[in-house]
Amino acid sequence: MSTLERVSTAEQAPVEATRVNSWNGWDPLRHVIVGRATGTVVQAPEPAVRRDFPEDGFPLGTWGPMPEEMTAEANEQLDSFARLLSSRGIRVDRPTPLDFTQRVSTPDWEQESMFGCMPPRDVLLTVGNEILEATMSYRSRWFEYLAYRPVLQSLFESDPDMRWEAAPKPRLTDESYVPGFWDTYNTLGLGEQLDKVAANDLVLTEKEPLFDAADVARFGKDLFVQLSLVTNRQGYEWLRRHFPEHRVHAITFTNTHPLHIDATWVPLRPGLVLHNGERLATPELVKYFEVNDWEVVEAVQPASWKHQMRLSFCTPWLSVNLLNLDPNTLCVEAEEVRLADQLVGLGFDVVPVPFRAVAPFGGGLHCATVDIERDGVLEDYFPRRAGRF
Ligand code: ABU
Repeated sequence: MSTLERVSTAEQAPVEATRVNSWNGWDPLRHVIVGRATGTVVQAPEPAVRRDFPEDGFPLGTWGPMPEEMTAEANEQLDSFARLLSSRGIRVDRPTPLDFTQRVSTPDWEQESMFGCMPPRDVLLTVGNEILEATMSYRSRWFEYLAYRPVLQSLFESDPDMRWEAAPKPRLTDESYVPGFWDTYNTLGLGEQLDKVAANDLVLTEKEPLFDAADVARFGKDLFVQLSLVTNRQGYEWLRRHFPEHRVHAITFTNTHPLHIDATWVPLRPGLVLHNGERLATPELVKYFEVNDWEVVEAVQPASWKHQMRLSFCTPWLSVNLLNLDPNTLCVEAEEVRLADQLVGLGFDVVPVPFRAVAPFGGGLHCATVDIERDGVLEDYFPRRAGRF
């Protein structure tokens, strides 16, 4: 061996073994995926998606790439978040963007555009040593898993215990959607809309299993699946059968536009869940938490988001879309000072992260990430039964 080879070998950082392992949202984080804003598109219309941003250049029926300056600013914040995580010793992987402006098709349909690879949490669900690709329920997001395949392939090659799974790819024919749903739904009063949400009588039919990964909240042995605009009962049922060692619960909240659970019911640490009080949980869900000695804490109101919600289909409740670094440490969007104070009062260390420019790309700090590895094992945090739970 030459001197040069000896030196370079000695200077190499030890290669950490890759291990896919994550059972909940709070155990110490070791390895994570952080999304990218590159190439994100305001989607072309499709049965389940209606984008209407007339003041920002995308009135109903129009579509196209997000403005370049917004993409650049979002990428700066995503890159800086990735560096922050790396500086704390957390390994970070990133997706590989595709040309999301391309027209896509299957034998059943054609769609004028894809979407992006910013909220990886929507697409991938990690449960233990398994990473599951969700069905998704938008045609524009049907092929989004491809942006994560390089990372998944590499994890598969480097972790001999990783389970790489994909839920059945849906057909997404017109029969998967309620015709004219948005025209009717938008004329209903609040009470009627909430009745429909409680019955999960929304845009998706029950033709086939459909779910987004971000509708699943992981609390160890208990998985809570929100029925929503992108997750139907069959999607829940598929998840229930797919995870036979877990208790998998279908739940709803009083949210007229339910889209992912992670700005609604947010696990913080064993025994403590943060609740968005504008989206009430059912009494039976609250009871299940309380009989198991969990505290349900209502989050303070979000700070003002003003122009930062331009072209966004999310709400200011992205404030509670937090990322745990461990059970005592939370990444919180930097302008959410009142929420940070509330969390400090609950005993957390808060890491402020500027992230508002990412919101129009589909989410906050939780949406923008997917756990690959956290310390910890499968635990049962709900030993007592209550009602149907
Ligand atoms: N996945 C993001 C949820 C956004 C919202 O509830 O506003």
